[in-house]
Amino acid sequence: MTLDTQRIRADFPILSETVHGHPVTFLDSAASSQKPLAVLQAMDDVYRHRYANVHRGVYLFSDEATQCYDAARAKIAAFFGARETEEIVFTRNATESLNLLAYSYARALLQPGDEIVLTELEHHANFVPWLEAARTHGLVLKFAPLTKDGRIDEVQFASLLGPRTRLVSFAHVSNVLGTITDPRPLIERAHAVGAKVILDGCQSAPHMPVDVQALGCDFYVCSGHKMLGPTGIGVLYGRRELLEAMPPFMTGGDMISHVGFDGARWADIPLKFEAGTPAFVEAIGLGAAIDYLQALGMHNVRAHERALTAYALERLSTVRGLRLLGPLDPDVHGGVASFTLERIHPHDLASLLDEQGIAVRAGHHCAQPLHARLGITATARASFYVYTLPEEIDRLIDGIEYAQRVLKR
Ligand code: 7TS
Repeated sequence: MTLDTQRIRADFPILSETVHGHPVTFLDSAASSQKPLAVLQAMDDVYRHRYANVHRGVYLFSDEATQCYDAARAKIAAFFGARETEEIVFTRNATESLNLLAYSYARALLQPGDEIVLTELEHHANFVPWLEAARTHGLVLKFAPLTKDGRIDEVQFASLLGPRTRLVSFAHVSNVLGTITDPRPLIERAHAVGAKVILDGCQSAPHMPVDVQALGCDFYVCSGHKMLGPTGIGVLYGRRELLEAMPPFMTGGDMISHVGFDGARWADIPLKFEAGTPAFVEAIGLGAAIDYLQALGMHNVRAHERALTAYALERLSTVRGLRLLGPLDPDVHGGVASFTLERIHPHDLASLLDEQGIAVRAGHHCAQPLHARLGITATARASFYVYTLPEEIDRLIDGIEYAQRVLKR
């Protein structure tokens, strides 16, 4: 293991809690991660010592809060390799970032008949906003199919691109299959037909190095709460010229440069997209999360999760009646392991695991179209992060075998 997991765990107060009398075994970080003390303290510090609304007045608290907020944005821009800090827009979460794009880019800048290419493995957040934009604006959606082992089929993907393709949007890492897609060849093909590319980075930003310029995507979205940060803060990265061409998504205070009785002019990016008092304390918390991740090193984070995933896939594959989903090669499989069990519903399994203090997610994981393609309605999913121990995977295996004994009696 490349991370000192025991030392890391000491930074996460919640990991010393017990659940139903057992030490907590938290295997649901793909849904939301736990928070280190550094993040809790960064937010506490603002509320205790320098809290006032940002971009207001010349008094000290507001000035300090604004400086911390701006510093958090700069940190996030550097973390993702953006060319400019202004290319980072704060939203509530990835869902809001994608809705912003579906309203402000797709509805405002695309014409009826224009095409958007998605894939079959998308989370509902990268599905429903496009379904709605297509329905209300006459856009055409196409879905790239998957290979048998759950990768985006590059040949089929390329065959869907054409002169009317304006946007392509797909998950960098699947939240169900774990599939890590190398986005570069897909982005190159999309750019070759003049389309812009959105990368849903919800499951990549927390887990591996990401450089938006090296990847070449036009937009990148993620959620702070999955990467050790607080809830209520998300990120939209967009190339400057694209963000500048887009109209605002929401209007009101903070996003204007001038308002008169006959109209308003918008502020420059990124504020044009940040109407109202922003979640600046949460943004500062996310900045602290990024400091924490950078101190660990994103290459080390990925190496740690690769090793855990390899171990989990190997151990799970020995369980009788268990079917693993997604690629079996840990080099292209992020830190999630989804599976079905013969004759046991994932919800029953998850309840029995909970009795032993083990938290996994069961259901469709907001990817119903993917489950429909796979011919199943639900899966169980264990997911890992910087604080996950191999022993927790052992506990999961014991828990599954216990559930099999109880439910088959
Ligand atoms: N895209 C992907 C790939 C995701 O995994 C998620 C959340 C989202 C978008 C939406 O993120 P949000 O923060 O806006 O809700 N995924 C999950 C999950 O797998 N279990 O719970 C949430």
